[in-house]
Amino acid sequence: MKIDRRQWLTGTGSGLLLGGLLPSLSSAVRAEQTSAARRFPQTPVHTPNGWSLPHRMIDGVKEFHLVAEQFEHEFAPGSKATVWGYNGSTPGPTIEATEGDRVRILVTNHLPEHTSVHWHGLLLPCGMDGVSGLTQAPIAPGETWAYEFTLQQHGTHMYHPHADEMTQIAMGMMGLFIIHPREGEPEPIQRDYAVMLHNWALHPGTSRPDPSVMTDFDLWSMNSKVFPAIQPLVATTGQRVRIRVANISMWNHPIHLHGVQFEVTGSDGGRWPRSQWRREVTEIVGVGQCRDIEFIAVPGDWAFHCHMSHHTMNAMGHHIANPLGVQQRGLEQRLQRLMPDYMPMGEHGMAEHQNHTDSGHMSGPVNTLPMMMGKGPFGNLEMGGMFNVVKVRDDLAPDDYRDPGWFTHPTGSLAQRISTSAGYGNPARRPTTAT
Ligand SMILES: [Cu+2]
Repeated sequence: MKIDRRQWLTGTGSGLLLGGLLPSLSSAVRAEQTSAARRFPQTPVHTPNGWSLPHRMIDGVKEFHLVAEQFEHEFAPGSKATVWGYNGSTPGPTIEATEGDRVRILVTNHLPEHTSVHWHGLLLPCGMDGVSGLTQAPIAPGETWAYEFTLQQHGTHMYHPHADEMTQIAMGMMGLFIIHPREGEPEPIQRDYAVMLHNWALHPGTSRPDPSVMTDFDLWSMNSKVFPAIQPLVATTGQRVRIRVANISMWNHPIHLHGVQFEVTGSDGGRWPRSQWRREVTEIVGVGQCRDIEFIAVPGDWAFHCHMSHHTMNAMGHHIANPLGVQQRGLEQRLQRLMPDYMPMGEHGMAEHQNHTDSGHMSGPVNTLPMMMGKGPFGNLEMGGMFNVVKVRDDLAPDDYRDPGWFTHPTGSLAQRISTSAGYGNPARRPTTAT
């Protein structure tokens, strides 16, 4: 008995094979197919602080050209490093194509050592998988190699070296590879953002990431920028926004968005069937994973960040003694005789750090960023690293990606101070019980 794909998917031709084993799956797939009639065109992906790689059409093949090379990169004003990446940028340019496309990707190696490119998550012939030593000889400095395959899937994917990976990824070699569904989108997406998460061991005072570090990183980045140097994600009220998040770093990142319950709608596995979408406010994007989240934009300035608190900080010492509650004032002069830059800090929390650095009391080593940065309309944001703002406005043109400035809150919708007395009110406290 010959069964075509549609019959197999709907279960109509496979009743004999599947019987009643998958009733819920087949009804979900049937519902999916019913709605498949309504499809919407793809939206070009916008990579904040990044760009998409142009291609040339040659005999029906989309040809892209990546150049692996070293260059100088700025994480935020005040912090630069010599990094490795592609075509002058880290992450490398986003490669965008459509399911069914035949692609050829040329890779020229300008690095001082060999490399390769692995197309992370792509279904392709084994010999195109880019694993140096396993599926190909490495691409030696000065050489150009060609990868060519047909895209058999859609979804959010990555590319990265699979040769001296520990060094090359730590130095910034990574990129997004986004494949749009051939049949269009089941929902119209008006803004399609792509963000790549990474970590950098750029020790204060140095100018090259340290590839040997495994846990204690100095900078946590979105598209290789740290807050407040990351471009905000901008949308018009009511637009459907997708943010594709890819994690090439050495940590899992619980990515949290304020103001909405988003739906997780896809991953490296492509757009998930609607029955698998789930509503969340935080989604863990594991090491080597991609996740797509979607939401309808609501007006405001909404924080979008990793929920690991240390990942929203810039360079900091991880092995310091805990100063919380330690009265240091009397020690200040004596300690300054030993350490001229010593400043009593941290007794009441770390927030004073931003004031100290902003006022110039604490300059820090060269080429480093304060742990906490960023100013908002109400003062210090005390954030850095993997933190950004989703800015939604009523009056933005649908294709305007410029930073609209800070949100103007409607009258009566702002939290406000009602007393400056510490003894205000009569709050309930947990009763003291005898032990
Ligand atoms: Cu994180």
